[in-house]
Amino acid sequence: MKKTRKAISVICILGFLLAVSSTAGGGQDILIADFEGPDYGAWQATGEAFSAGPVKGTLPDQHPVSGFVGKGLVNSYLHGDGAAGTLTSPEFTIERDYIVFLIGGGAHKGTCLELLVDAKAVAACSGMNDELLSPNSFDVTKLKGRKARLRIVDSVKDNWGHVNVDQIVQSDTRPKVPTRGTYTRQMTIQKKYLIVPIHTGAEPCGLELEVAGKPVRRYDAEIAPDARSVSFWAYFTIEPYKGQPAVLRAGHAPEEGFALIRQPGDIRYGRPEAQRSGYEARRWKGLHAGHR
Ligand SMILES: [Ca+2]
Repeated sequence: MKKTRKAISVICILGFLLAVSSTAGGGQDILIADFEGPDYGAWQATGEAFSAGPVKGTLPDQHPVSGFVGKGLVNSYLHGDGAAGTLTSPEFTIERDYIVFLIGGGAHKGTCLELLVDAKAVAACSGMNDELLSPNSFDVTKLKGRKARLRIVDSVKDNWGHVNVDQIVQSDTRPKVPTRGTYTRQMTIQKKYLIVPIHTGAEPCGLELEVAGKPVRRYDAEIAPDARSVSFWAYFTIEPYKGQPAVLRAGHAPEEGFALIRQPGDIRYGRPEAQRSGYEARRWKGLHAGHR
């Protein structure tokens, strides 16, 4: 009898410790919307920019949309950039530290995802003039327990006047957000080629190669934000400058994509990128456009 009681109390203590550790370590993600259904469910649409339900990827006349999860997403390019509207979620309770989502489309204030508390926008996030959806989040640690809604807004009718959103979850883990900036790299030219990861449809940035203090190549390059979003590798020849010091520079470039630029031993043709043992390389269009 005594032994049994002792065993029960040990189990209770263990149970208590497990409960404490699970709370301290953060809870499971809570899905708010994945836009995989035939319609928006309890989300309310206004205006013309949103169809009756989630879009299956790319709309007519739109650059390829990528980076979303599953088959559906919110894509306000319906009727082109000229349409406007809003899509508002049902009310939910904030239960985690972050609201995490994928967002793409225009970099305007008026093409965004908003967090509404007491019907007021307390946070907003826009795309980066890019059809590739990238992770981002709202820090809601101070709003835990409050009721909130999310509103997807498209109020811009000009160029890049649309927004793409998918996979909204509540999470205790903040996602790594791709950052853009001006990056430079010092190097010595050692190989025949320089290869650059390209994502078709990414926002172009100015890429320049300087050899012995002189600019020798300059391109507008759609540099991929990260390794998973590489559509193909572009290459250009640097062999004439072998042995010389060089500086590679890019303005408003994605940090991770810039870090992927490299001098390969050789380039191979016709290999699908998925094989990973090699890479598909395409000759840069307008190879000599940047010559000075
Ligand atoms: Ca989806």
